Amino acid sequence: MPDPFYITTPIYYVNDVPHIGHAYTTIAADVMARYRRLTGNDTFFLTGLDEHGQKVQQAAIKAGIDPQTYCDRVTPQFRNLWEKLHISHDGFIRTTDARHKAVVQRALQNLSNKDLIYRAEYTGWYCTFDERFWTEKDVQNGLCPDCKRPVEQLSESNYFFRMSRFQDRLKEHIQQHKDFLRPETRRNEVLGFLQKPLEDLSISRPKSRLSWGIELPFDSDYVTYVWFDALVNYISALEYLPSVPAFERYWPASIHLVGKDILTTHAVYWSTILMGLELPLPRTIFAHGWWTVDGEKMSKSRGNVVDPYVMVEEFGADAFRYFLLREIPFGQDGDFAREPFIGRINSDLANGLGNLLSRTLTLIHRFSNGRVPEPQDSTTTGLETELKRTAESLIREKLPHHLHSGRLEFNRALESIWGLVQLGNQYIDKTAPWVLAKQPDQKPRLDTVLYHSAETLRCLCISIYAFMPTTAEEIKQQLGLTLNFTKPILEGEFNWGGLLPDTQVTKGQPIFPRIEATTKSQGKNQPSPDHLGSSPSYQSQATASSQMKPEPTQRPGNTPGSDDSITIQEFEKIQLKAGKVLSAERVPKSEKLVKLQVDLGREQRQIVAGIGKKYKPEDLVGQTVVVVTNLKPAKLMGIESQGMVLAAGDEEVKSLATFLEEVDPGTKVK
Ligand code: ME8
Repeated sequence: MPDPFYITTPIYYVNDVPHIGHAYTTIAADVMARYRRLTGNDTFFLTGLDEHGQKVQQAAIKAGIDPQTYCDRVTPQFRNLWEKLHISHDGFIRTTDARHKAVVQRALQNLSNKDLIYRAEYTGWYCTFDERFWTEKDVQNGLCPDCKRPVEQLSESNYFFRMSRFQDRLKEHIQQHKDFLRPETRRNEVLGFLQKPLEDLSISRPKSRLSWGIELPFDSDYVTYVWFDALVNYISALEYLPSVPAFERYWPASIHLVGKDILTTHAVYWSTILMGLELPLPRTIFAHGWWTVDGEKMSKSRGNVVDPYVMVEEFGADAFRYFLLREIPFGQDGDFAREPFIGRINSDLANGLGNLLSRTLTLIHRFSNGRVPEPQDSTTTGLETELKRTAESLIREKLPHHLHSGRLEFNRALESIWGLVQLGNQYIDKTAPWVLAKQPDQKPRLDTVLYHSAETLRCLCISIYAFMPTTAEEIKQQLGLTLNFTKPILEGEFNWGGLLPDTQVTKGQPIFPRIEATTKSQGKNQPSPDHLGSSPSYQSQATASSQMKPEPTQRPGNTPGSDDSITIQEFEKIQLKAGKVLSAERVPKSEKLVKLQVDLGREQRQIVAGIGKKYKPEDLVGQTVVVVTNLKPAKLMGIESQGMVLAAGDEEVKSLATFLEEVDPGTKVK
């Protein structure tokens, strides 16, 4: 029996309505929960709302109602959205639940009994928005280092948790548990943060200043600091939300999924609180990246907040789920824009998956009376072997690899699934069943082709289920499959050949109708390099890296003296130098592009290179590479590139060109 799997999202503040950021984390958690249930894990998926604290109190005052009424009013906005997005949470916690409050008070009492809580006078800079104190050295120009809002000086008596005591243990834990903080960059960030002495954590707020919170069990003049209250939800929920208390069963959590904004509160506050409570730490805290909208930070004042309700209404839940997870590697920041979204719907969903389903079912209706024919083994070819191999490796190797808790490579998983979609469509193109149907002696071959096309769809149906549950159900219905997604998939169903011959298929409506492009957006983007055969109207900007280079011309037999030869003088026009990579970071929204700062001896240049699929930024730093230094500067995805690095490979980068010996930056290459 696989291990229990407990996954959580942050509990969202109710001072605002849900937006794309909240939807993103929750969809990602849902994909993992569905995937783990399908593969047999006893799964508990928790989400909920953070209802205490200053922000909520202020929002209630603004609305002219008491905080509890305010919370009760906002809660359905989240609950209904999760329903519309087909979020399959097992528990929904609200921090105003009486039973949650009791667990918070017990935790505080427990720490106090161990002398891990003390009272002290504290003077510091306070940020109302972030609800936290900052020290003199943190504050820059009177602004909060986190949210950049003005801070105010406060002198207050408060209760403190002895967080500093756990600094060394925490460092050690992070160092010893590779998957504890993910991705790697975030792990390094926290380790960097822990280089400085860790201060104790103020865990109370005087009621005179803030009354909307959980009263401290040992001092009724105070309420609990909202972050202490909120973090405890991950354990309190297990006590009362499952039908029977399930702390022993599910703790420690398998994954706390959070945005990068709240990494420290989870990695440092929560971990040390758990140490104080003598409880095991979660196995993984995964901090994903940040969505901007049309290149800008989302905010009410800018009026650019993406409303997930509108997206679902306009494009459907599954398309929205697909886009958010396909477009951007999960740990990285991304930009949301309508055009790339529509582009993906048309290319990947309508032309890719939708087309494969529709043509397969049409062919089965036309040439096999609407029933899946029996494959004739004697007629199978290399194409069929490739389909089988690709489908089995997708389900058995690629999905488990990419969806491993320490990786969460949703985009890669979807890329692999769409590799099979593409292969399925190519298979039909190449085997041309409509031609086979005209030759009676090709009937056995035709049957084999129809069976393999339908079986490809069955494997796709299983693979997409976690990402696009409604689409998977629809494909299941149309193909007449017996799969039951409410239970773990049976071992045998993972194998090629699970589709029973003679199954009746039913062609339905197109699962993803094409979306017409608006004139304004048309032609803004180039065709996507990884589109799926038919020409999409739009291209995702995140895969626009192909625009950097013209189509490579293949000249295998280029001989000296042929028309294409150049003279040595011509060659010398190209200035090549050794450059040392000083820093590297991914270009947001792009899978391929990496922005490098390169030392060229007398100067430093910024170069945008299409090598991000092959190399991680951290692998590039310190490498000495070959740079074309007299190339006209060009802008790639809006970022200036002042040169080009050389690499071997055609469409795919195989290897960067480097040097056998150490050479100084700026050395001429000839
Ligand atoms: O921080 N891009 O709640 P919150 C990506 N109550 N994700 C985003 C996002 C964006 N632009 N905006 C929000 C809180 N998120 C606390 C949490 S947990 C014990 C307490 C997502 O309503 C992301 O997951 O401000 C981020 O961490 C979370 O919403 C913050 O939600």
